[in-house]
Amino acid sequence: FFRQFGSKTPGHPEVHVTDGVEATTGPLGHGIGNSVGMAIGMKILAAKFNTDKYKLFDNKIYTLMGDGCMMEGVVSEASSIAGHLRLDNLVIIYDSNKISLDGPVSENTSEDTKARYRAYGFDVFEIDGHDFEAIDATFKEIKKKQTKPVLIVANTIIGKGSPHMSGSHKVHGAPLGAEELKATKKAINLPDEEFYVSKEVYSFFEDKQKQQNKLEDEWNENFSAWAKENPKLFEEFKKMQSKTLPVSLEKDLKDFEMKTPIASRESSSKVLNYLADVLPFLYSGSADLSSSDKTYLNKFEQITFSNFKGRNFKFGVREFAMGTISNGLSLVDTFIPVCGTFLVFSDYMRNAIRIASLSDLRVIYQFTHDSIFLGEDGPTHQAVEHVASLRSIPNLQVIRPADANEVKMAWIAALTHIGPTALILSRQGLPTLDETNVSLEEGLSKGAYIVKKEKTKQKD
Ligand SMILES: Cc1ncc(C[n+]2csc(CCOP(=O)(O)OP(=O)(O)O)c2C)c(N)n1
Repeated sequence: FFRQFGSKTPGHPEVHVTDGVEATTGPLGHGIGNSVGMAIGMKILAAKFNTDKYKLFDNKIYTLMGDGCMMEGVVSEASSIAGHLRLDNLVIIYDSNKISLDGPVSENTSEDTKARYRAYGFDVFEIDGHDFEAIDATFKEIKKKQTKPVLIVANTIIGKGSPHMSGSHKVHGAPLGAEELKATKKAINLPDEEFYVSKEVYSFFEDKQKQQNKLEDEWNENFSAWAKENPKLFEEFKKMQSKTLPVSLEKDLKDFEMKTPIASRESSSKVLNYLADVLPFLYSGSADLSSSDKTYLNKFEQITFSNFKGRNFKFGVREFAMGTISNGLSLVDTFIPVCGTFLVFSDYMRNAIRIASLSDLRVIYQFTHDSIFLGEDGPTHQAVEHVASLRSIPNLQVIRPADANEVKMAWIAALTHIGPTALILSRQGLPTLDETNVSLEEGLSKGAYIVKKEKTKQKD
């Protein structure tokens, strides 16, 4: 059933589809961004909810990558941020078998990866990835003390044990075939039985299951005791988990005063800042454009390596990492991340948007400087084809509000959509229309509605 549709081992496992899968895989490199987002998410939860007595959130994020991932640009972007934020709960295991799809990695890569990661601010370990004792010793050491993100370079041989295929790129995604499988089992002293699993392996995992169940029970008991002793924190945690909106939100937003004309990036920023006060699960970030895309939450601090109590991310000029990290943060399930850049640069993060859409991840993109009215930057910055191309992504909610009234309703639509939303916003001032001052149901949720009807009769 290897790589078969509907099996437990599909070509690329997807979250919410296959049990036990925590993030959709497939596009190389994306997972490193996911894991950085998850690690940041856990640091935030720890800063917010751990007390001297209860360390509820102290887990590590372990992620596995291959040579293919290591070559991707997004991995450099995300790793650079991980090092900068000194994520001491992130462990990347690099399966370095020096083979990718087309052949040996030496045909296209000669960098010093370990030096690169040390330069990012990682602690780097190197082991024989087939040596169980070395693996165990390294994990024990990291568990004892970790002050930075960790990269474990695990040197491996692809298809190890297969007499004719080991060390070859041919073994990457194809089954060995009946004959080679037989020869491999013989070479590694396994009986020639289909799906053979030794008794030792069964009993090892039975014990593991018992241990894990016990740990889970202990954590749940701890959580209940924490909740009882810290009712305010518990309330906040529940709000973040449920992501429910105040019942009066539509009315509250309608009553929210706004000048006219007003650019929709500006009205959206005002709504976002208002929402941040009432919705603790909203976190916001920008790829070095927060003063232009207006995503900054003014009443909250910036997240830094020494302050995970902030609610603003400065991603630097790293749009793709911003998208993948936001996906990872959304996967933690207590956050709706908002991230912003110019609409034209949505291209840089397109694959993250696509994966968020495919995985039902709740991420809100504040894409500003819509179309040709963006100002002085010229054709390279004029988003002409971008709205059409975003609209072609299934499950991505794309909203281009006409004015401040629609911006308000667009935010409610974004906060209730199970999937990502792209808000397309202007730099230029837009007049607020009387006709758009209608409920979400009567207006924006229809996708399109009549704002002004023609006065003259149409000719036949
Ligand atoms: C972004 C992206 N580009 C290309 C591919 C197609 N692809 C799948 S695996 C692979 C190379 C895998 O090499 P490696 O990570 O070393 O895997 P291994 O050899 O260990 O199986 C490529 C190019 C992909 N999945 N994602």
